[in-house]
Amino acid sequence: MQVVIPDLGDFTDVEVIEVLVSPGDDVAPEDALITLETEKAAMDVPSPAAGTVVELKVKVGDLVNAGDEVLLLSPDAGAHETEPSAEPAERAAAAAAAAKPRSEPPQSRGADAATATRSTATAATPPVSGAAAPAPAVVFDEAGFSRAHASPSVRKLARELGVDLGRVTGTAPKGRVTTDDVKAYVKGVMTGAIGAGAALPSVPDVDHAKFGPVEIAPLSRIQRISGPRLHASWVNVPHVTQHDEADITELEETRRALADGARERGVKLTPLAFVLRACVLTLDEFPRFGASLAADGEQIVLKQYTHIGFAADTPNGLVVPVIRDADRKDIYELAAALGELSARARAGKLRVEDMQGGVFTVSSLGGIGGSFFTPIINAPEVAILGVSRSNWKPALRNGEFVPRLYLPLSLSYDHRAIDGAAAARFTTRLAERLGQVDALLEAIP
Ligand code: CAO
Repeated sequence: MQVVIPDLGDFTDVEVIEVLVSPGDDVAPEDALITLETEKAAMDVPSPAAGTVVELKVKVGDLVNAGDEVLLLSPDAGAHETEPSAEPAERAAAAAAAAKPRSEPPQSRGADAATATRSTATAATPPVSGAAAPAPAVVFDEAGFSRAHASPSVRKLARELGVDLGRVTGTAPKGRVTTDDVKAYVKGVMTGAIGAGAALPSVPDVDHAKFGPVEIAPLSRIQRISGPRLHASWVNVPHVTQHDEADITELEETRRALADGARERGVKLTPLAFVLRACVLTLDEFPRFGASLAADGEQIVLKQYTHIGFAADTPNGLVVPVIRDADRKDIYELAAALGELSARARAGKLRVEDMQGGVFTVSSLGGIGGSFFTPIINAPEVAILGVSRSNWKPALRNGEFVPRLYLPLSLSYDHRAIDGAAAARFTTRLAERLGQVDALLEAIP
């Protein structure tokens, strides 16, 4: 049996984006054989009957038109084509009606075939010519459906349930989507476990080995845990990043002058300790930056404590130890806490409670380099400060350019909890405080 491209309405030279069967494959009626993509929709061409694929006549990338040969099918003995008794006009109407986008009411089965087919000409896959009418392909505008790695029967199930395969995570080898995956997805949607995030378009699953040798390495345990949390923050929290620069010329002079004495006390006095002290004082003035949004999204939780987290780069990945009661620690105590917690972080010896309870996070790349960056908020916190490497720049003072040392600051904040003007005030004040090193060195009251 020759299977050909069905009527494509106004479309010509439509691209074959996927060939779903191979010679020797057994197919059931309505199993998808190939997927076509127009500029408006992707559509599957279904099998008109049960049988075995004998020979393919198309390949991915071919441009096809109605009537072009798709493949040769050897029908099963006794197999009959779909809906053999239906009248052609009735079948075309049913096909067109069923292929309508879900938001539209279904066409009546008795509707005029020409009208019904015309009204869905860009989407419906009308009956395959040369065969009796198959059930129509349900069309998703998302090309992800057609690109998903799934067998014809799984595609059929997904079509029946109205599941866009592009959104289903495949658990079989090479990310193939199974029947159970489709069912788990439906269950997830019904129970609310799969929410808005699931509606995000998925990134194409590329077979990199097609382009050259590859090596597969596992993500570290920390990366596997922190990845979904970073992703959740990125997709759930409307981030804005406010950049500023603090003049730390005097701060750096003072820090260098104090560094030897600190080292004798076993403490490495880096700029980060001063940044933490400045953050504590600024948070005291702007408590909202240490708050969290309540789960109902209608209240804000203002915390009466100031535990501050800092991002630490470890051989196993990024961790965020938390300095407890950072507001009760002077510069030396903050530097000592930084040294102690980062040493334990690198040794993989942090306890769960060492990474909990933070109200605000500082992520410093100052020891490495670069200027500004966009830190991801450590939700449910509402703000995070990114610190980059200080650099010398000419500054105009009393009509003359003089060299000054500037520290780049990048404050990402949750725009639901913090207004842009408040964020600009916060970073301005923080920069001001970093410019007044004596106040940062004052004893803790
Ligand atoms: N500008 C210029 N120099 C800086 C600086 C800055 N902003 N911050 C630190 N430095 C200098 C330090 O003074 C130190 O110099 P010396 O070795 O000459 O004394 C050197 O850079 C290294 O500092 P450090 O990294 O040992 O110490 P730190 O207190 O600055 O940072 C820690 C500690 C744990 C935060 C850091 O080691 C780290 O892990 N940083 C990476 C954090 C990270 O990955 N953030 C990204 C998260 S988002 O993916």
